[in-house]
Amino acid sequence: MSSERTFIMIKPDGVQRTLVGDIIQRFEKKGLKLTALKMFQASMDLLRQHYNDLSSKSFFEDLINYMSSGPLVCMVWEGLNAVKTGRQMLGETDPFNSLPGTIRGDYCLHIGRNVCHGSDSIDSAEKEIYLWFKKDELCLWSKTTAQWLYE
Ligand code: DAT
Ligand code: MG
Repeated sequence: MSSERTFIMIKPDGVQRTLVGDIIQRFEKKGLKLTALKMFQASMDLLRQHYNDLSSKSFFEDLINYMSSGPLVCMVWEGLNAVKTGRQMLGETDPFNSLPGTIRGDYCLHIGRNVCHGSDSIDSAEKEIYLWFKKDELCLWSKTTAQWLYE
């Protein structure tokens, strides 16, 4: 059984548009294991660190303003191929290119309001998890249904 982890974060539009329950339910139903969860109003400094790779982009300041405009719901989900699975469940960066059945394909229209973040690699997932969570905020637990999710 894999212990790959990914960082998933519902953005302020997802919270305002009452999509929190649905998004969590999609990950739960998929079979991934929730190992951390918190609602959080992030500082601009933290968001600038999170999106550091995009700091030279023209949309960077708009992105930081949007992400700091309300609370976020931060999560860690664990399981087989968690990172790529999370990205598949999100869809593409631009909702227009996201298929129906994905989170961005089902719930949004504009690239600047795409409701949910997901780590894009195992390395960035580990960095993001420890940027947003303290070690003791991660729960180590065994899912009793693991034998029905993994051969
Ligand atoms: P993703 O969130 O799919 O990993 P990313 O890391 O390239 O995409 O960009 C982070 C966020 O920045 C993205 O979710 C929305 C915003 N963004 C990306 N490209 C953009 C663009 N061309 N115009 C406006 N916002 C953009
Ligand atoms: Mg990204």
